[in-house]
Amino acid sequence: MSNLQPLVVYSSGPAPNPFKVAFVLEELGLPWKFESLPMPDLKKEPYTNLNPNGRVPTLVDPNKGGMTVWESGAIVDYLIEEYDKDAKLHYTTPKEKSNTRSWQYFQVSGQGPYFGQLGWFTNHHTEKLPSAIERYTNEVKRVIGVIDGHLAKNGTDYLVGDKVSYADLMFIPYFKSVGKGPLTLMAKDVDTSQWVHYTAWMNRLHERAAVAKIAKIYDDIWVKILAEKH
Ligand SMILES: N[C@@H](CCC(=O)N[C@@H](CS)C(=O)NCC(=O)O)C(=O)O
Repeated sequence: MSNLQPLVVYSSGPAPNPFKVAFVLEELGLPWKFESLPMPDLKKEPYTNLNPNGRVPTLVDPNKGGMTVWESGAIVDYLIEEYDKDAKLHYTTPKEKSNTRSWQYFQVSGQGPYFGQLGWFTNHHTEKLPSAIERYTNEVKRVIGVIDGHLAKNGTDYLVGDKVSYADLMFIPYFKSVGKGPLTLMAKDVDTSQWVHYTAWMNRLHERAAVAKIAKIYDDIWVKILAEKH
């Protein structure tokens, strides 16, 4: 794949959603780069010509005539269809293929929005609304519990069987942003180590060279932001 031009992932600083795409690109061994834009630029042209929703990520693939894809789930589907010809990150058998998709949809509809709202009410909302923070903290705990319970029940290393898939990778950025770690900005009093299967799964994912590389980029951005805040 060395004759490919870098695929471009539009991002914005430490925003978690573009990192889902970065994990998949890196695991697939594709050349890629971030194009990081300031948040205010996302809601106006020229960016909204690429993504009418004015959010990140958006993928532009110069190898396919500048093919543009937005919404992280659709971007991951595109990458898997176009570039995962050896089925490194997906299954080809109907049951496993469909199960992977279920986890992917749970990530985009069940993890992302709740974590996003917790981040908003914890760090950005002008009023402190304890009931909103409690509501989304409980949802965050519930989502972690769903993953933990599933891994415990199935006894597998990953969400679908013992092979890593794009669905596992998509959960990483938001999960990195909660709990007791030094870089987390929400649900700081939640001790995620109580979910042992979840914790082992996150550790297992971070042992992968590609995951560790992208996780370090994510962490380094947060270290810089937190240093500037203090
Ligand atoms: N459903 C979208 C969510 C994208 C999203 O919410 N991105 C955030 C950053 S993680 C964003 O662009 N926020 C900017 C804003 O809300 O204006 C996806 O999965 O791509």
